Amino acid sequence: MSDLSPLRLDDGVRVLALTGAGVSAESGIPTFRDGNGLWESHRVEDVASPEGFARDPSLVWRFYSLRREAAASCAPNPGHRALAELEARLGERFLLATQNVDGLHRAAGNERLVEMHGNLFTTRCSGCDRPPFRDESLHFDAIPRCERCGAMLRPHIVWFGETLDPADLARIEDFIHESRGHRLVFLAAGTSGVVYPAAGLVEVCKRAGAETVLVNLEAPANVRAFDRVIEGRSGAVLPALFG
Ligand code: BV8
Ligand code: ZN
Repeated sequence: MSDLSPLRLDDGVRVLALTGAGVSAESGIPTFRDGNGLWESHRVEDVASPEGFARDPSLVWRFYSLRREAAASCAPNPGHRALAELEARLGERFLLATQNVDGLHRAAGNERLVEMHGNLFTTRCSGCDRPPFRDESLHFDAIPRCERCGAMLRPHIVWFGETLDPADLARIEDFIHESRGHRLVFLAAGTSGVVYPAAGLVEVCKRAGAETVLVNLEAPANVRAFDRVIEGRSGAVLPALFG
């Protein structure tokens, strides 16, 4: 078992946390690249890319409706709650960047949150600039259409080959920049370190002088970038880490 000594959270330390699907696994949300991962039953290109949506929007809406339906009955686990308590403790010295789209961090109480890849329960129009809106509806049959312009509605998700929202990236970069002259801890949890630009954040933080900590079930692709690697379940490790 890895060394579980708590993070030193005194002396004005700032924490940038990055989470991936592994943090939601203990809430019953399937991950992407584990044994029975989401990508086992679907080709990424078919269900999580603009080309896939253009080719077969019904398949994409079925894929996201299934995930919307499943996530709606899932609850935050102790790992989510530990991150919400850490935000309550550190306030403006904390920021959570998540790759997860399941909404569980907000449900656990995190507000200083950047949903880098969008949100399962938000829909937007593919044809006009009406603002993205909260949407829990399921679309297994017909493709929803925009009342304003008639174009297809789409999940407000960042697909492969799509750029992340520049405002989201700027918020993360600003937090790192504002940490100069302070002790910064970059904490990644439950992510395979495969998808960029999220997987590149550890290097950005290292260059900014951060201490880098990883909590993961197994060694991810970018494990060498971390100063400290704690192998274990985030639902057990995170509460102990913020002791
Ligand atoms: C972009 C959609 C500009 C939402 C997702 C370099 C720079 C920039 C881009 C690229 C680049 N190289 C390649 C690219 C292109 C691409 C990319 O990164 N491809 C990869 C596959 C090589 N990136 C993009 O397209 C991004 N766009 O950068 O735009 C651009 C455009 C074109 C060309 C160049 C630049 C967009 C990326 C966002 C894509 N959308 N999802 C959805 O449907 O969910 S990414 C998808 O993977 C999910 O969002 C997911 O969150 C994310 C990452 O996966 P993980 O969260 O890490 O989950 P995974 O299952 O992989 O791993 C889980 C881990 O948890 C495992 O390690 C496991 O061991 C661990 N675990 C399991 N249980 C537990 C646990 N750990 C702890 N406790 C447990 N209980
Ligand atoms: Zn429209």
